Amino acid sequence: MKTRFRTFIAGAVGMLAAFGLAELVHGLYQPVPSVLMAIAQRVIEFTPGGFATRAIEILGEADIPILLAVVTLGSLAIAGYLADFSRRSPLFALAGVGILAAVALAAAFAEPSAALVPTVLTVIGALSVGCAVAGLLMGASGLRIPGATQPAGPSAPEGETVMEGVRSKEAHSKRGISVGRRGFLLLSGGAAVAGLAAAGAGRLISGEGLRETVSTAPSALPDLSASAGSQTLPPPPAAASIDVAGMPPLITPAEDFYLIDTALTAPRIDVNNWALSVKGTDNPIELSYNDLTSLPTRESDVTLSCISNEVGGGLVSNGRWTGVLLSDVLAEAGMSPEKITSATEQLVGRSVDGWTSGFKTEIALDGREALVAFGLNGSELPLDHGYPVRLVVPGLYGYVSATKWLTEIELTNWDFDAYWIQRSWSKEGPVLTQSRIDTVSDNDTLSASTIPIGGVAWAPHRGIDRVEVSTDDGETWNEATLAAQLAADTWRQYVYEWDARPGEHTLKVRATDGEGETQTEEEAKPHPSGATGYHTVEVTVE
Ligand SMILES: Nc1nc2c(c(=O)[nH]1)N[C@H]1C(S)=C(S)[C@@H](COP(=O)(O)O)O[C@H]1N2
Ligand SMILES: [Mo]
Repeated sequence: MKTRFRTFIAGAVGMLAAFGLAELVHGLYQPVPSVLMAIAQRVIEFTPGGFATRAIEILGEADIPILLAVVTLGSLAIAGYLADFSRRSPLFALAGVGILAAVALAAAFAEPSAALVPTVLTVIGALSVGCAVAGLLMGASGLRIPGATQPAGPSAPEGETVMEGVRSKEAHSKRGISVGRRGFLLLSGGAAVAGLAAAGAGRLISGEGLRETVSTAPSALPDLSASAGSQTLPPPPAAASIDVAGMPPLITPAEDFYLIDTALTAPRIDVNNWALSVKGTDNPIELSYNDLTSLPTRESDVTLSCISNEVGGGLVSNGRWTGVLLSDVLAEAGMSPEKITSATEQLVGRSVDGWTSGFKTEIALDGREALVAFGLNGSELPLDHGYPVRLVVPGLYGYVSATKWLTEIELTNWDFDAYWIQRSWSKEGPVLTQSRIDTVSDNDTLSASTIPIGGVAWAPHRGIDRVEVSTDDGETWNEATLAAQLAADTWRQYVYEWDARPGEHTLKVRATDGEGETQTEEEAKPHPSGATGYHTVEVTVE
């Protein structure tokens, strides 16, 4: 094995050990952030918008695992080169390790929850252990390590096997701890496994795993139906649902609610230390969780959707939200529609993790049920969906409005660009009218019979007036049967009973909103203003 390669491996394994240790500490003690996650999070934040958007489009759901893999492998490679460098220039290598420490610390302290001293100790401790592991591995393979005495005698010739086993006591005593190729492999493999095990244990203990598995069962909300001025909703009427196989439930269960955000791990907020500040108004206020929930609460059915949703995609869900009217919170802070000026034209929602959204203040005050929400489907908000408090604004895509882990509402001028606006998405983000076929899928083979073609259509706050289904690639359109509209802010189910004859068929759906506007047929990608076009499904009937 080439010396250079061994050195590289020694450095990489050292880094793996360092990461492992740091993850383990994070698992045992949350105020020390996961350094790996913190670095990956900074990469997300510093990636230029156009590129981030392209990456998300190309990589899709794999974006987070791929990002973590790139950060990990990149760090291992850097450590490998540093180890190699250390044989020629120990001081410069040491400076390199210093830079790594600085980068790790800078990334870690950008996490809102990082505790100063424990985090510094962890980063320095982990890197020291990493250097020690790398040094030991280099020493064990007879390489010169900075600051250590050169093992006596020539190192074993490359490719020699007999003298090289770990069990060769003689080799040990005569050459310090030189162990040869197999020994080197065993040692570095062992250290790597130990590092990975520590990292795995850390992830397991912290209960985080990868992002997808983050969740704790949310608790039920206190019964608010009795409190003064509070409004609850009756169960959805049966007429609002169409009972056919494949139809999504009218109200999306919290665990199936689509999930989109830039946070690698959901912030964990203690409601007792949480407050919502409202700034930029005549009477800036700060509300505790108790203050907030003491305002008149209400339930509201609102369909939330993501601008990144492709035509036919699943980044749309319908929730029954519990919260306080955003207009009530603004009124507490001395804001009313007449007081909107250019200085208070935009309402910015800021998350504890620094993420921002922004939309026209008039939308918050035009009578729609924009909520400062703390409940979803009768329970507290799940961690992933913004616990304890988020914004929900009917008619706007999530990226301009639906700030999760909300901690600040600021009224400001229109010049401020929120997170995704800085990254080249359009400024206003009204939800475009869309419809989706759910009961059959692309490439399905069906048997000739009456087949229900159904699904959901949404134009939140405008409502859905008509849905049409074409079974001949858009040549002719058939009026679908609509379920009752639960609310103008929610999606609406539809079905068309199709008398299917044998052959290949291209099915399409289109919706018309409550203002009489039919969704456009023109196809557009999600970026920058939302996907357009008709959802199209090809089926074979036998
Ligand atoms: N703090 C924070 N809030 C956020 C986001 C985010 O990245 N960070 N993403 C927004 C986007 S783009 C969407 S579509 C919705 C998604 O909400 P959900 O994950 O609860 O479905 O949250 C919005 N709120
Ligand atoms: Mo989104």
